[in-house]
Amino acid sequence: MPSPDCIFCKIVRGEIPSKKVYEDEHILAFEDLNPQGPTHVLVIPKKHIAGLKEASLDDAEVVGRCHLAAAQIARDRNIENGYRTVLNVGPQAGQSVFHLHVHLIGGRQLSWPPG
Ligand code: DGP
Repeated sequence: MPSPDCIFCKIVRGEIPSKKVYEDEHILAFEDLNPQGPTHVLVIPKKHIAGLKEASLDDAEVVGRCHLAAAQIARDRNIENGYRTVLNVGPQAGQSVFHLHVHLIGGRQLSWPPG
């Protein structure tokens, strides 16, 4: 179900502008508004899923597609020497937008463990 107040659903509908990186029938990738590295792209399912803990088996394919799109974007940007795909799950992990999104962050040295 589309969520009328969800900002990422609004981006999917074109009601909020975004710098689109990739789009197909199932997913959308766009530049993060507050980039944490030279590459910081968000990959989202077009379908509203609040987050990973709300995803069901029916969502397995689209969650996989989000990750594979992130890998392709990393390939296209020549950052395969090291990048990170991250899902923040829940407020304590820093999730602030409750529409599932994969962060693709790269193009710089990444430390481990993350904060
Ligand atoms: P998280 O904290 O994991 O829920 O990540 C949400 C990300 O979404 C955060 O890095 C900033 C980004 N963001 C929030 N609002 C917008 C927006 O309107 N446009 C874009 N491009 N990114 C947004």
